[in-house]
Amino acid sequence: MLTTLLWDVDGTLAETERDGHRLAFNQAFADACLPWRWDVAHYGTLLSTTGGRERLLRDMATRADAPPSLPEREQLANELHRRKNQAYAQIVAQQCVTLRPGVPELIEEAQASGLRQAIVTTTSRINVEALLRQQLGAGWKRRFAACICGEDVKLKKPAPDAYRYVLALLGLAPRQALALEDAPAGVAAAQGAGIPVVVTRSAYFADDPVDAALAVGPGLHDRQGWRPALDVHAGRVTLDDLTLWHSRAQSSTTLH
Ligand code: XBP
Repeated sequence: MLTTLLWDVDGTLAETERDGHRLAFNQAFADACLPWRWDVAHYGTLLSTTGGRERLLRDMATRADAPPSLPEREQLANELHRRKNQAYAQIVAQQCVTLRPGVPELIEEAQASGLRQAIVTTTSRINVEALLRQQLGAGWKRRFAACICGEDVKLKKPAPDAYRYVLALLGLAPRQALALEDAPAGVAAAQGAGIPVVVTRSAYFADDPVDAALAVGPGLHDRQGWRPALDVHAGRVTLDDLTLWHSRAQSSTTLH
């Protein structure tokens, strides 16, 4: 039986990457007087590395003008990541990044029906807090039974650590939960912990294979375009839809 919804953040709760984190990284480069800029396409390739600091190190490894030694690069990555997170908080405060349509409604519906909800991301806590305080108000934490972030785990997604941690923390069996994700790394992380997953496609992962998911669709705001198809073609995806998909997980049915 479904008792708990587990929300990924970047790409799932909100489209944070292209016009949030990416712009914030570019702001950090500019503030540090570095000529580096990440365009939309290049950032898309870097997104296969989870973790902003890890992403910086990956990019530096390909740049002739990056510091030559690993300790120097790590120091620079730490500094740029700190600046990036400050810039991200400013972008979020200006309401340039908002919850995806259908997300606030499902959070409300789940809360009203007594379902538990938790955040499971490997993004830095400071970024999650900035976004959710802005979008859900000062009392946002009360809506979630747990908020697992990058600092809580040794290995970021696609490792299952964040999902295993939330299961242990909330005393949940994997099949009591349902993860909402947008990216292959997140799907792999949830699956690695034995948790069924529903995928809402995001801008950067619009076509990536996510065959292990229970259902895949364009977003919670729209009942059209889902695999498996939803019966009524008007309105948003509801808790009843998620519950139905989740019940199929008991028999291990996926999109295959
Ligand atoms: C999202 C990420 C993060 C964000 C940037 O992962 O990979 O790195 O892009 O946030 P998840 P940080 O799917 O776990 O939400 O700079 O704080 O890492």
